[in-house]
Amino acid sequence: MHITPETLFETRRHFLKLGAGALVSSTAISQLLAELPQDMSLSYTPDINLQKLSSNTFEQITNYVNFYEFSTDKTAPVKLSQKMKTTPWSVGLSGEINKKQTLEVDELIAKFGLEERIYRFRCVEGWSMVVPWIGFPLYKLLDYLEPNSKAKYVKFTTKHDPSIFPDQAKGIFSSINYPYVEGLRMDEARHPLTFIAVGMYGKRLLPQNGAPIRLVVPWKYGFKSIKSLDKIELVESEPLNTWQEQNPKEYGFYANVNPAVDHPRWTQAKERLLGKLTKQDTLPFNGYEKEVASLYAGMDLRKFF
Ligand SMILES: Nc1nc2c(c(=O)[nH]1)N[C@H]1C(S)=C(S)[C@@H](COP(=O)(O)O)O[C@H]1N2
Ligand SMILES: [Mo]
Repeated sequence: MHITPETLFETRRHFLKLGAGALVSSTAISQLLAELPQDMSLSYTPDINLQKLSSNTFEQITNYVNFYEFSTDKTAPVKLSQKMKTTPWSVGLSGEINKKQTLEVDELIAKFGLEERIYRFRCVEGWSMVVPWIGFPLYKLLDYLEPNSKAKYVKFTTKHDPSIFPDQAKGIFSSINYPYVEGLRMDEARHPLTFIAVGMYGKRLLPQNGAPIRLVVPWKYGFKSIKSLDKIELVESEPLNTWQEQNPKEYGFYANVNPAVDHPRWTQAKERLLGKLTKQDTLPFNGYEKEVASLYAGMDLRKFF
């Protein structure tokens, strides 16, 4: 049987409506629903993969991560995040838009549908991977929210909840300032490659990869691809992103993948693809130069790094 996200969502809704009118109380029904294990599989349009990228394995992508809210270690977040509750989960949509609201992840899926995007992913630290993400392009959500003329940037914020994220519970002794914040210029945010992911490999995201909903910007260093989103706000001025706040000499706002501009402490010319022993060349804009270079025409990419 072919179940679309829409039908799944509608079925749940009907179930809830019926429940409210029937003998069973609606609270009993929602308790029941909360206890049911969530269906992890997703229905989506497959990527035609024009670039013929070969994806890293599910095991590789889910066992080597960066998620400081759990730990600065690459593997520790896998175990530390296993009990993370990702349903229900809503995202606040606010700022310079006509349609301010809060939407559940499943409502977003039902509204915008799901497609697959097989993208290169390059961490600023010099490792990379290829991921078959599932989600929807951010412009669909932005169009729906009706930005006003003051909306010049999009600001993204990760959930702040020390009961989920042990590093947030350490307060001033945490490894970075929380909540984690990222930002994009409006034209970057509206670019058709900019993606909101809710899954990979046909299933919902695992907690360690930023469940239940994250940003993916394939031509920028991985730290721009902020995880476990709590808020998306349209704002007038450039948001101060977490890594720029942390170390402005090493991390900027744009963070476009650029083999010609080294990190102050290491070269960015090469990268190690997960699972490979030898390094490969890093591509300008991570291989998406043709699609995105025009966004930065006339900008000094050494200054706006
Ligand atoms: N909230 C949050 N988002 C985050 C991070 C983080 O520590 N916290 N790490 C970033 C970095 S540095 C990278 S490389 C990617 C890693 O994504 P992955 O763990 O799914 O590979 O997530 C980015 N998003
Ligand atoms: Mo990263």
